[in-house]
Amino acid sequence: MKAKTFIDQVEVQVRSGKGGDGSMSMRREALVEFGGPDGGDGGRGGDVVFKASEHINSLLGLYYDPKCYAQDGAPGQSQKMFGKRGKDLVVPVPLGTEVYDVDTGLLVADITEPGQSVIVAKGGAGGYGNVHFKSSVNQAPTEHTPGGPCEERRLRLELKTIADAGLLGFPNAGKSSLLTALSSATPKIASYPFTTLNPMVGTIVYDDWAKIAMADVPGIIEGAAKGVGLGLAFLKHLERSKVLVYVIDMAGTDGREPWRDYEVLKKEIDEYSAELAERPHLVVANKMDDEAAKENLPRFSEETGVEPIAVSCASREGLDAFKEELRRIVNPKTRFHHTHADRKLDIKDMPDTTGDEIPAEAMQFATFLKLEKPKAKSHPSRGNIH
Ligand SMILES: Nc1nc2c(ncn2[C@@H]2O[C@H](COP(=O)(O)OP(=O)(O)OP(=O)(O)O)[C@@H](O)[C@H]2O)c(=O)[nH]1
Ligand SMILES: [Mg+2]
Repeated sequence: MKAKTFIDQVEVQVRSGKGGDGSMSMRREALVEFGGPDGGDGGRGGDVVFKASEHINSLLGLYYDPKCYAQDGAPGQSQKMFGKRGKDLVVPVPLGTEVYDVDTGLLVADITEPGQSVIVAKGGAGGYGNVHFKSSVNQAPTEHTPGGPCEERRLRLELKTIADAGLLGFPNAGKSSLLTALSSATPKIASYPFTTLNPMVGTIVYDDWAKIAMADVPGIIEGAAKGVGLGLAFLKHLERSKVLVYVIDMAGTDGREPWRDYEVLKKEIDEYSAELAERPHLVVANKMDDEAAKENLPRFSEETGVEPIAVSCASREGLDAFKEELRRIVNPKTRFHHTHADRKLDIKDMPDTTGDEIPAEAMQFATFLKLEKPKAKSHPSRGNIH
């Protein structure tokens, strides 16, 4: 079986660290009478954190290792010693990753900014040692609280490629050829459909070093919005593009009709998402070196009412005009924000229960552990325990 190289959807199990239990201990030292309680607090459990990384562009790592478990906090100890905090587990994920809770279906996080990090499972708080429960009426408390529970959830990660411009077209229209002609990306080019199976981003660099990222997405076919030919899996990679570039095979290879191709593509986008349909777009007529393309161009404009940018990836004709038009429409000053109109965030903020003061809610929910009274014989210095 061929090893996988690209994964854009994966389910993972995340579990934060449990908080360490608070300690129950009495100070026992020679010549120190009534030493009192000295049990320290447990350490906080580690968080599971998803961190955006610009160095990876696939969820492949999580596909092979889908268990993300952070470390538990260590229990508190005598002499008021705190337990060690559990280590956070920081998982690098590619930019453009959406994180959903499998059980609720809610969007938990949307990772779009370089360096952005999101806690997807918060570590349990450390328990309180018996040193906190000393009072004027209880000089030797045996109460202490257990560490907070870990948080465990199943998450679905979906990667949606982020680029300024997304290439949209039927298989064989020449999308990969266009990306190759304008950037240093090297997608596979061939005369059979679905040559490109994974999205690929290339960067177009202008003479003044301005840059535009352009994504080559696998070909779309009729019915894609309803899932035909893995259409949905491909269309989602266009959601994050500021500008859509329709690439039309104007030569009408294999008896295709370019005007019909354009109408079908538009219909698929309309059906997939109204938001995407309103995105700024350019229409490119490719393969203009071909005689048939020259004949088809006027009819295309007549049928669709659109004046496409005529290019040929083979002869490089029209590519500069396309580059300039693309630059005009991808305005670097306007930042595009993908909206999640029907989805809401679901990150819970747990109260931070570290520190000396025991918050009321922690006291309310804490399960107090009562330990057996130690035998007087073996612990002579604990004479103050009743
Ligand atoms: N004559 C001519 N052929 C072209 C031009 N651009 C691309 N082609 C050819 O069209 C075929 C398909 O090109 P690709 O770039 O692989 O097309 P694609 O849209 O990426 O196709 P998929 O990845 O299958 O969706 C290849 O045989 C290319 O050589 C062009 O400007 N002129
Ligand atoms: Mg291709």
